[in-house]
Amino acid sequence: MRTQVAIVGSGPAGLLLGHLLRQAGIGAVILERQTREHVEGRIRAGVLERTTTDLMERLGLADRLHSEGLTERGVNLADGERLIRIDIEALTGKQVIVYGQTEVTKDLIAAAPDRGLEIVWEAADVALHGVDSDQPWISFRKGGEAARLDCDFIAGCDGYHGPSRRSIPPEIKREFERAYPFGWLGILADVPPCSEELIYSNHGNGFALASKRSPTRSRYYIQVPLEERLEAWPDDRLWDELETRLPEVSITRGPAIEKSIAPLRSYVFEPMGFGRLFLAGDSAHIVPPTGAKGLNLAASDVAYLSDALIGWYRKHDGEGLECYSAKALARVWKAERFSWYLTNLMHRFPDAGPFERAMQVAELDYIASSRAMQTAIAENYVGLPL
Ligand code: RFL
Ligand code: PHB
Repeated sequence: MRTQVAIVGSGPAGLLLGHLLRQAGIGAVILERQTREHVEGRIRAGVLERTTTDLMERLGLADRLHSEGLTERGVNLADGERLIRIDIEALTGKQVIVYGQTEVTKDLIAAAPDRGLEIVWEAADVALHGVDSDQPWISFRKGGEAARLDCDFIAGCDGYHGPSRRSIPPEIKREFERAYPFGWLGILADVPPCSEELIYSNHGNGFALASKRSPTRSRYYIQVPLEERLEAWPDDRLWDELETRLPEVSITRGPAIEKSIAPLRSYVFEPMGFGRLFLAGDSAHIVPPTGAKGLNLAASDVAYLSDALIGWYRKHDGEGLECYSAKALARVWKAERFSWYLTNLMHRFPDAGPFERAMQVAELDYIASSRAMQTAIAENYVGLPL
């Protein structure tokens, strides 16, 4: 099998990249380890920045996003006593859209056959070869049979646990990491959301987030210790805790459709390319979910990468590809900073003393009274320009 760009992974990064390349007439094949059902069933991010919705529009795949997505004009920070509303539309002229990553993924997968984007599901044992040559290739197994995909370039869009990043020689790599001493326990339920706009709350018991997927489907999260077990949180206990941590609103309870715990981590891998291999999305960087940047960073990476690849095929201009890592990382680091900042501001850290807590209170007071601070938060929340 041969293609121009071989993409490892059919998360948002791989799917968006595949579509952007196909739209430009460039051949692309995606190798995905999981089944289609598994990929379409994963519940993850929910908030889309303008850069991400612009890409879906550019692909002509934004109809459902616009009809079913919920436009958010503001976002709230709470501290158990008050609600600080940040008017993101008034401060930036932009909005964000709540539309689940699950739905973005479904839209991109459904459109793939018509656009000539081949996705090989259940591609096992994917291994990258010759990434520092002009003829890289990938070996894998499909239905027990050995297979090979030859290509001009490989895009490593295989998430944090994928093999692509490990093909970059250790002598040139740099890794930056912060693991947080807590995780988020998330619940999805078919009940009306408690608030028109998202609420990030810093409560004495720990962080809580009120989010949603539709007018009838809510998504909530609470901060839990890293070693917490899901079984310790039957639905009733979780709803009780959400009511405690979000006293500003009235919460409707219902059975959980999905419940899971995710650890929080900040991570950056440099460089995001080596030879004919380029990394995009979670394969190169992880942000804690506070601020909803993970999916949006995957989208901005592939906006840069697709432009660079299109430049190479149309004009044989390699400059875009040479600059890709530095260009993508400049935006990645700013999103890392914002996610880290909001995580520190809104969570209760087990080792924090009265001083650290007083700093959080002072910072929230400052935000409540300063248009400049609110603007800085709003402009990061809607996403920095490409
Ligand atoms: P993805 O979505 O992880 O997709 C990577 C794809 O690569 C496949 N893969 C392989 N394929 C072939 N061979 C292999 N050896 C492979 N190894 C892996 C995987 O099966 C998968 O299909 O990465 P991508 O495309 O970079 O997209 C990034 C976003 O998914 C991610 O940043 C966000 O979802 C992060 N994230 C969240 N972000 C938010 O902003 N808000 C959230 O609430 C939120 N919740 C989450 C999350 C990430 C999670 N992960 C990664 C476990 C919840 C979870 C559980
Ligand atoms: C979500 O709705 O899943 C969500 C929203 C905002 C975040 C993280 C997750 O910061």
